[in-house]
Amino acid sequence: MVFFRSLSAISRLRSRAVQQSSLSNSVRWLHSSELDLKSQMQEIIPEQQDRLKKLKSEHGKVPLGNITVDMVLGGMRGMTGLLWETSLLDADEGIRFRGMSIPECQKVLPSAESGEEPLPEGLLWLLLTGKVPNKEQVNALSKELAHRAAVPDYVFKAIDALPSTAHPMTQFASGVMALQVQSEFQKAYEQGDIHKSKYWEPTFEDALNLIARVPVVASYVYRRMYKDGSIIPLDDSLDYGANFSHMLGFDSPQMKELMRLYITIHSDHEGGNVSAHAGHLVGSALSDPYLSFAAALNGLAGPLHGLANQEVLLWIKSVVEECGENISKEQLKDYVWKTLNSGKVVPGYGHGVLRKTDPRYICQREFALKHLPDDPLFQLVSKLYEVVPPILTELGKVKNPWPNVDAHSGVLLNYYGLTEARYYTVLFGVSRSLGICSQLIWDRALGLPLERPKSVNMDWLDNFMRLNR
Ligand code: NMX
Ligand code: MLT
Repeated sequence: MVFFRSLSAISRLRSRAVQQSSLSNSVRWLHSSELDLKSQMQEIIPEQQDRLKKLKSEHGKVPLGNITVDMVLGGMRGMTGLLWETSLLDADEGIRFRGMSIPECQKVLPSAESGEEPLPEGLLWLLLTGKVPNKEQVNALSKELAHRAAVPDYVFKAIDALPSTAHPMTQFASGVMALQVQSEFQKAYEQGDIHKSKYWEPTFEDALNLIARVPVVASYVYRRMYKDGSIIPLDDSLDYGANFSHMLGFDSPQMKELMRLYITIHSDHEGGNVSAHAGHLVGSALSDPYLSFAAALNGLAGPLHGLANQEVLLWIKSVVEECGENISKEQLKDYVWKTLNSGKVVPGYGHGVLRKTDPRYICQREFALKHLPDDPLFQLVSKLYEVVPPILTELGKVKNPWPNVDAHSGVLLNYYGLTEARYYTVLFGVSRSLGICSQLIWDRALGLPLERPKSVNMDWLDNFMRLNR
């Protein structure tokens, strides 16, 4: 029964995908230029190109700091080496999207009629243009994304070729690779009639198509793995976050609000984090946004980066399994030490750059205090906030003992019924498409070059020390 239902749902979705895909490249929305994101970018790009030219010609030789051996051996920590326009991180304050902190975004970005959290479409507009959009602009972008969301059948088939036990990130990244077949950039480049000053235009098309399509691919993976393959088609009357929640199978207004907040806060974290940096690096070879974003996803799938959200919930559940939900602080301390003494990290704590509690953790905590204050797992997360930092400080080597974004997200999702922790990094990936793809458009608009830093070996370092000391 379930099998028949799911097959017919898939074929409905697929025939709809075919219908939509024949439209998607020919129809432009009939908006005035103020409602059209691409027209807005067309206006801004020349100013920013001039700004970059001026920076290069007037200040190109100004040093920004010294490179030490520690930096070369220590994962380039503290080395300024990338241009990333969409967001900037301060070690103590956290992320700012185009200059705006998360609380500021929550205040000024448009929300859904019935909600309070920012609509991710508004954040996307902000990342791309540096301007806060009005409600009409956000609505227009919402419709445009829904219109671009058609996913060809072969993408689902590519995912279906994998065992359903494959990690969700493997299935998701494979789906993104299959989406690449429709790359406008690759087509234009192969045809050979596009001047480099115009590269940003097919990149824009690819980026928006990709952002629109990843929730469809991601929810397909979820329903395939956990809901017997019964696919829920996109509802083009819903906004981006609500639609994703809907396609996953969660229609409560609170889960939709959580999804809007989740996508907004995970979207971008300046350029040096593993996924953003991987996407930017691959894009610098003029690989199109699909190729670049797939590379980013493969970085995000690592446990020290995006997979930490999965690790946190699994770890919290192992605490509950061993000690129960009403675990005392003393027992919790013992459990943390046990984890550390077995040579593991405490997932969700620490950061490569941040040196205070992640504001993304704080806003999720505020969401929990408002909507699920009595949830036992939220209370456990709160206890961990008191217990873990002093222990990591006592360890003596951890530079940031405070929680990061991943320490909180799982318990919120779990509360609303999305309990499959192995899937969590896919949600992070969908969200990160907004930041990485926005910057890829700017990479092409600004004509940024191939990324190719110099590497050295230990012989080179030894020789350097001999000659220079
Ligand atoms: N638990 C145990 N040890 C830690 C932790 C932690 N949460 N954080 C850092 N350390 C250790 C780290 O492994 C290193 O040990 P060693 O010298 O023996 O190799 C030492 O402390 C110094 O590391 P830091 O310089 O503080 O951190 P680094 O910049 O190298 O790494 C992380 C940053 C995020 C990889 C690290 O803090 C970590 O592994 N955290 C747990 C995993 C996690 O939550 N990752 C998610 C990050 C956010 N995201 O979504 O991407
Ligand atoms: C991120 O959101 O990318 C993480 O916090 C990791 C980072 O910024 O390095």
